[in-house]
Amino acid sequence: MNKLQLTLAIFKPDISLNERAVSEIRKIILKDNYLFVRTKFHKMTLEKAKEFYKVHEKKFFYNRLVYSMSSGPIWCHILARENAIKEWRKLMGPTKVFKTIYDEPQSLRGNYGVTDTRNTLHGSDSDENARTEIDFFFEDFDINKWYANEEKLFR
Ligand code: RTP
Ligand code: MG
Repeated sequence: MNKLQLTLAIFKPDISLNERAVSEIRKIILKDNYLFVRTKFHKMTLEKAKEFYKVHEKKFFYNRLVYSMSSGPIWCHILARENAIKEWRKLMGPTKVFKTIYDEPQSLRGNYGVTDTRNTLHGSDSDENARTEIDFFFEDFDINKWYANEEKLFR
């Protein structure tokens, strides 16, 4: 078996209370060979959303984004898979929902996305950011320990 990688996948408030969408997307994730390592239902405060998206502080959509992300509960998942970071971003599809119409209508954002901000899903964009983001939501999860055990258990 090839080496597994961890990523953080968030279902945004746009879909997190939509049980049918949540279960449909989870089925697609499982079918695509991901393991659910941790799952957490969570409500971000506005402050926490501002901190999570601090890199976008200067962008015109920052306020829109942080208010939207703290407007309702989210599902946070630590997913494991070979090339999880790249593959999960591919499965989500383009950030801008209008782009999905032409380029990837079958992607998850193509199917469930509403606007460029309410694009339903988040995925870490690098190994370093995946580690930071997993720590951000799962304080008691030891990433290094998980990778060390993975060497022993799954290979
Ligand atoms: P993410 O970080 O959520 O995985 O998305 P991404 O890398 O594909 O997109 P990024 O450029 O990092 O943007 C972060 C989130 O900001 C919201 N956004 N709104 N024009 C807009 O209103 C706009 N543009 C971006 C989206 O929710 C995006 O996921
Ligand atoms: Mg991003």
